[in-house]
Amino acid sequence: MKELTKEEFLDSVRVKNPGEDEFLQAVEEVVDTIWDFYQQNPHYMKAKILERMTEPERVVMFRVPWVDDEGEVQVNRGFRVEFNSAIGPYKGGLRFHPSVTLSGLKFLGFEQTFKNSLTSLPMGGGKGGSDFNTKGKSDNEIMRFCQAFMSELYRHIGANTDVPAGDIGVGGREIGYLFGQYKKLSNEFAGILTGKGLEFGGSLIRPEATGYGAIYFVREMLALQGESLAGKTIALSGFGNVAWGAAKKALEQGAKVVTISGPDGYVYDSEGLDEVKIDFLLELRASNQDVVQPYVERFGGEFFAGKKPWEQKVDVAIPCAIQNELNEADAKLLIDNGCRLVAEASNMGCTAQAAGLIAEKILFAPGKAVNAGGVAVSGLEMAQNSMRLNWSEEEVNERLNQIMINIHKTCVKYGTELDGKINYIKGANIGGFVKVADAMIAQGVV
Ligand code: 2IT
Repeated sequence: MKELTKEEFLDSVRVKNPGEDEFLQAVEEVVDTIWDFYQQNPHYMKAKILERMTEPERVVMFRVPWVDDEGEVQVNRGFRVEFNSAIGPYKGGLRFHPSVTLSGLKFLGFEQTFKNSLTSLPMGGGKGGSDFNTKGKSDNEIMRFCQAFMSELYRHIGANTDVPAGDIGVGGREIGYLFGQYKKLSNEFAGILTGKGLEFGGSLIRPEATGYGAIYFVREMLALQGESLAGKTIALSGFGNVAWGAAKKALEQGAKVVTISGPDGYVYDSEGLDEVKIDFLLELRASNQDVVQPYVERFGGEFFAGKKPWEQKVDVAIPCAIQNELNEADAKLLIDNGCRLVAEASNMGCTAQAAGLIAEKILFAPGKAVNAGGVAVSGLEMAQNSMRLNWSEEEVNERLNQIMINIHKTCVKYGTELDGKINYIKGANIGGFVKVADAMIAQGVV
């Protein structure tokens, strides 16, 4: 057997996935940081684990026709990328956003496999969604779209097969409509989605989990440096579920969140977000308008149209919106302004160049570690559904806290460099890889 070099391997992935820039970006980041480890463990190479892990087990792509409020027929595209089931049923969110493509979902499904492994819970990796734009849609349109989407998806999911959840554009309301349609079509009440309402099998803390988990992770990163979140200023991007949860927990830890952002621009609030302002984020999201400017009309602060929050002077930056939202120029600005830590709460929130620069100069942690709290509590929701029991808020929160502490430990275990610096990208990638790879080897060539 001829042994491939890293570049030869990456070239083979590039040739197989032409034009899939986001997917290739995610694969390159992983391969770059685990290649030495891969070579030092030839049994992985011999079993062609990376060749297998970069190929989804299955991709489902389907037409989603529906009728809008004007009576016009609309056609969207639906997807479910079932990436890897070595350690559990496929698990990962559904994204409804006009930017959704197969490449984007393949990047997210690939990342999800590592992330889910890091949580230590038995979940494989998957991702799905649609190019459906929720902006400006009525509640009825959202319901009809969700029903049309599930009319095909229901054939492919199941409590022990594939368990989707929310992501950008898919929150509690959408999960409710999706669940209702699944139940109607299958005549089965089952834990086939997570992020459900509390009345029908949802878990306490699931809405907060991604943001809470991100702050727990940042707390661990700082603690290792002998520091805490108290008194730190934080720039967040986004105004959805992740930013909301992160703001709540950051406030509780004594930090000051000074920015949020949307497609229209960003808000700088020198006073910091308080509980009332944080709750307002939920109203902004429910309005389906995809703007943050109304924040300054209500609470004051400054609005910067078309700009990103990374130009502000802060101690910590946490991108919470979408992939590649923080580029090299943004990274330079943050570092020049004295920022000390960047943690991705969005999946691949930084471009490869930005992540490289930040990791070299200050502390950086990647999305698959930082934002794993969301899917971790989804895993806890699945556990509760299987037991037909509900845990208390304290119980779920403490499990989440422990999971984030353990993910941080895993990153330190696999990511500590010879000079003592922690390479969180490498730590998360190797830490996520090992369990999946060992399970794949144990299960044979399937
Ligand atoms: O990116 C993510 O980890 C999610 N959107 C959550 C996935 C899940 O299954 O809870």
